[in-house]
Amino acid sequence: PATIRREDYQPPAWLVPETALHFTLGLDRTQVRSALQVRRNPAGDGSETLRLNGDGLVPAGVWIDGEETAEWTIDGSDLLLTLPGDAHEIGIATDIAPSANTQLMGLYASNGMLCTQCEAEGFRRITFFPDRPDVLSVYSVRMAGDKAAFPVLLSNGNCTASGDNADGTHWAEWHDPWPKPSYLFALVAGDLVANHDSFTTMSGRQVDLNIWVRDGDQDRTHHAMQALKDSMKWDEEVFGREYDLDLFNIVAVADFNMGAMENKGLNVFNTRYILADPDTATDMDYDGIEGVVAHEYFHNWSGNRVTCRDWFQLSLKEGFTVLRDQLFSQDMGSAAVKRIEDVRVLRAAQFPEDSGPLAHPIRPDSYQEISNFYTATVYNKGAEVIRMMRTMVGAERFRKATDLYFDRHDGQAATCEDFVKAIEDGAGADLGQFRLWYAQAGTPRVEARLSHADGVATLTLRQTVPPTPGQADKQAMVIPLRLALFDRSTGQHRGEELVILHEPQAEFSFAGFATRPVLSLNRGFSAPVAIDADQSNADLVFLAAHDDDPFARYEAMQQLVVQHLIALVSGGTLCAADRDAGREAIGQALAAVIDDPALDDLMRGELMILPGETYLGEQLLVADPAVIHAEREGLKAWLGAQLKDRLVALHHRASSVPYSLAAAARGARKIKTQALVYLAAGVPDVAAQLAAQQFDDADNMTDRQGALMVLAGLDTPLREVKLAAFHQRYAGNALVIDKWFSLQAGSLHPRVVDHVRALSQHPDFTLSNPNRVRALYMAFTAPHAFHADGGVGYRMIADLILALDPINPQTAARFVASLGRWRRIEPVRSALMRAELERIAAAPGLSKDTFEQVSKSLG
Ligand code: B3K
Ligand code: ZN
Repeated sequence: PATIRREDYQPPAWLVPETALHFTLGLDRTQVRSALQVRRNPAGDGSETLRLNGDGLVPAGVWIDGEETAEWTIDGSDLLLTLPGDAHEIGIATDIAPSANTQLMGLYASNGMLCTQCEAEGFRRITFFPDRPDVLSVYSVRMAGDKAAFPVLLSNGNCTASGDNADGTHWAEWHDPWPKPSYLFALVAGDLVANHDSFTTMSGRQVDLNIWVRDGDQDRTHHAMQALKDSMKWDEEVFGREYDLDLFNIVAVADFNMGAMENKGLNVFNTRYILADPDTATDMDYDGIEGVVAHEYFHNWSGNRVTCRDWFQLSLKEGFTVLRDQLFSQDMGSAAVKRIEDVRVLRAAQFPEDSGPLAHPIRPDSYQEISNFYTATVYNKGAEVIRMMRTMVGAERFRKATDLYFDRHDGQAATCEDFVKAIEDGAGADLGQFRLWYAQAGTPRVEARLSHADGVATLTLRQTVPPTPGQADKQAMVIPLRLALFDRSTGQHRGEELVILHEPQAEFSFAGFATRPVLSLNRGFSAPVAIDADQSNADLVFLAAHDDDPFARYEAMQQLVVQHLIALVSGGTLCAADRDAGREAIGQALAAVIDDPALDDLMRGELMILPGETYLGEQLLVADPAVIHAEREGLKAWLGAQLKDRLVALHHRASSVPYSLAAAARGARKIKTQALVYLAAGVPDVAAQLAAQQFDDADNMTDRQGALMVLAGLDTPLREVKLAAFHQRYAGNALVIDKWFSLQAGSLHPRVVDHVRALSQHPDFTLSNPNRVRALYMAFTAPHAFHADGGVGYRMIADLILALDPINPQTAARFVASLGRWRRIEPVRSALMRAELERIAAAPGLSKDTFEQVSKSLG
């Protein structure tokens, strides 16, 4: 496959100011007739050739200025026309087969409805078009179809006319006044019902809001609707952004490749991010819905009104929109807990990506298949990079700068450089060297050493940026670090400072410390870097108990455990006494967390979470996943046994809090299951009884799922009983059955590999639904089972990739990264992982998506 390069960007030769589309809808066959007003681009290369991208399309007819023509050629899958003048009308007819579209890109069928997914390059599977984000067009859509099969007909913008035909069909016309790139086009036709509501914007316009779902699901849309209204209000207040149409539609679809899609005025969502009620959705599901609804809504400005010039600029809209949704969620709930969760996601998903064969800058330089670049790096690291700018200039100046950005680039297809320039101009900052964050991949490492002499504390910072594929040598980055120095005796610090490291190495001095202070660095995770501060257990215990920055407190707790476990797994120099001393320190810190009356339970729950196995593995050049798993479980078991009474009491206290969505009740549910997790490791019989009780008593999914998660990992007869009860209770509810698959595939049970093999043959399992595939196999790529002895886990994932690739390459390619970690794994497993990658690479007819990921992983 061809490699597309950022540096090769050329403006389009032709523009398409207006597009009219006419659909005759059918599940098996849909006819598409387009009329494109094309204009020669004065900024283009003057070429007479109009290139219209296609993917799997055959033109059934082509017209130039109303005359049918045979003067067209096909180049690869694109349609080429030679046009003499500067302005023409092009007509094209195509026939497509939605029900045969298993890739779920373009127009496809899901449970008898028709819907679209066009980002990034799906529109070219519907009709021939310059399918690139810098060609903005005003769309008019007319669709007609069987009224019984498709009573609801939706597209972008406003419905301008509709009517019935005598033959049982009906039709609707939609017009979107805002010029948009083809990736934001959407069409939905199906038997849907809506939860209707409305929102009055800051200038007093009333916007009709609809969330469309299948009949029976209406009652599960209220949380999503509230999130939508909260987002609309928040974006007005915090970013000054008002909605710009009189109608906002959301449609929930059961078969969807990702979370949701921000099509102008017609967002399409995975049902997973819309449907919720206490009986079927966990607290985490509720938060996920709030975050994704906000994210897609916020794209209306960061993505739609200002879009991307080309796909290399993806982080322009995604990084910024992730930051916006993170700030929103911080404001809606606990800011501290949200920040910790976002960092945990970054470390679990993005850090490994940045240190592996698929590492790329947040603004990539090349790709083969753009779908492979919807990554944690572009999204989550992209958000961190913009968050750093905000930290450096302050929230107020940042707001001025984003106002300037929206103002300056409204209606344009912009670049990341445009964004940074607007922040510079609007906030009055110099971001020259900072731009390296867009160009260099890899997680910078900062070594911090604090010395103390003559009343002065001196902090020496050294940064290194590791080599990544195609980038051997790196320049020093701009790294903003929030820090505080604590007086050990008073437990206080004298105010937080922001130091900015520009050089490979720098020293910062702080006078007036009679005794050596305790360093709290990278507070709030002000920079997305790995810190090596070489702190003593005593310092970490102090910070875990006293730090007033919640993230730093969490971090101290994590670091205490990381240092202990890494010392144990990386060499065995630790004697039994060291192990005991480490455990004691962790045990005391955890006991203090459980006992601290000043902590709210949501935060307590965060502080109780042990660092994950992937994050632990990241600390080592070459990791043995089995040893990491054993040591981490060993620690958990020791803590569970040691703190048994406290944990049982905690579980008991939390169990008495009645269900509500209030923070205190959510916190209680969180620590309840946390307590079970430790008890399951340390005193499994006690845990099994408590979990079964929690399961039976549960009046909500958080408690029920938490209890079942613990039971699924235990060797107890209760396991089968409760799993069967859960399945029976929720038969037919796809989203809950997904949980049933995930709980088993991600469980700590020693026979999980056998369980997953059996589940892949279960009548409820199918490769055609991405949610179901991810439920079973993504959960399974969690370290312990995936790395099972002999490589059976690797083989299962490779078999899955090979089976799924012809059906849904985008989803198949997502599984490659787990095998791609082979260079960082001990030699025996490493060879087995590599062999599976080679087996995939040798398979004939691989998709571009999977080919790119596999070849890069081997390269
Ligand atoms: N922009 C879409 C992602 C599209 C992914 C295409 N492979 C959802 C989002 O980030 O909001
Ligand atoms: Zn997005």
